[in-house]
Amino acid sequence: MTFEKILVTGAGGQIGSELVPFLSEIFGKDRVFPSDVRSNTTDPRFINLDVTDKTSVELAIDKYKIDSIFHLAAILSAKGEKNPELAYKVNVSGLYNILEASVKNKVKLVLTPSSIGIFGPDTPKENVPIETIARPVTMYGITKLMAEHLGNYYHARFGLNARGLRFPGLISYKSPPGGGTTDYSIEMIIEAVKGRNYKCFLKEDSKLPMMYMPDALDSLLKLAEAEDSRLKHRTDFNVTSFSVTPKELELELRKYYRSFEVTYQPDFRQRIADSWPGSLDASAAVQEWDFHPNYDLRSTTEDMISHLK
Ligand code: NAD
Ligand code: AKB
Repeated sequence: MTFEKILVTGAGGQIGSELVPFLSEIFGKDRVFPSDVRSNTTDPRFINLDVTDKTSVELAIDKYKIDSIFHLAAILSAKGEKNPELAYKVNVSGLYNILEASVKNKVKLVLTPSSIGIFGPDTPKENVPIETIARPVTMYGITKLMAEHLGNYYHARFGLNARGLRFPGLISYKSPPGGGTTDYSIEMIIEAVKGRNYKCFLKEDSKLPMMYMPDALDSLLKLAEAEDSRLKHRTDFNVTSFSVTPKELELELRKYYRSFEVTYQPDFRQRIADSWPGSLDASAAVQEWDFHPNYDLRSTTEDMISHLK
């Protein structure tokens, strides 16, 4: 598949701020259009775009002759529990506007990341397959599950090439995370590198699946470029690299910072973490588009530390 004009929504966020340079390097700067509701950039390509504004979404896709979209604009789990109405508006109405405008303008690809947030307390905890019990208990999870179904609906009904993958917690150092439950992992590494101790908002044994940003970027590109004929799934691929508890991350960091200490004081985010699985089965992504993560806990920590230093 060739992508001529690529729109990235939510481009100022944790993923977008790395996906834009990554795609620009591969496809050329003039083919990638970063957009966000926040404008904190001097990038001349930047489009100020609120995805909840249907008319603006349609105008932007039409004006810039967009043929593919990485739709990253969203409100994450912890922020979404503080403002469920905003999470609903951005995650559901925002996606609806993107899908509608994409059908109208014959956009060739709409790729929307989903999340382990779509699972709930009734989901099995380990090696969770794609199809399983998914009864999320957060507004974030409910909206992300709906987003997967909306993508499938637009594919079945209008032939739109909607795709998506369920990311675990993403670890990265270039931009701060946007208000999620897995953010503790990034915060803990940053504090260790700064020579400070860390107060963790999750319990020490809260195991969650994680992935390092280079693997996340690579998986977005691989799914975007995957042969349609190989896809049995569309919007709900599980992807994961490794699973870790806060205590295991603390111990990994102590290999580099011997006096580093973490205290555990769970807050409202513990309930969210408790409702998510500890590990995922990513075999469909491996079979259907050659998903292949390169980083484990050790190499992620090592690389994060070397860059943060
Ligand atoms: P983020 O919170 O860092 O960034 C989201 C961006 O969306 C922000 O720059 C924000 O300004 C923008 N935004 C918010 N409302 C908007 C609106 N109305 N119009 C346009 N832009 C708006 O999030 P992220 O971590 O980059 O996540 C991107 C996608 O990946 C989301 O769909 C998220 O659910 C998914 N995801 C992320 C993770 C992770 O760990 N980062 C894990 C699983 C899934
Ligand atoms: C969050 O914690 O909300 C995100 C996610 C796993 O979707 N990082």
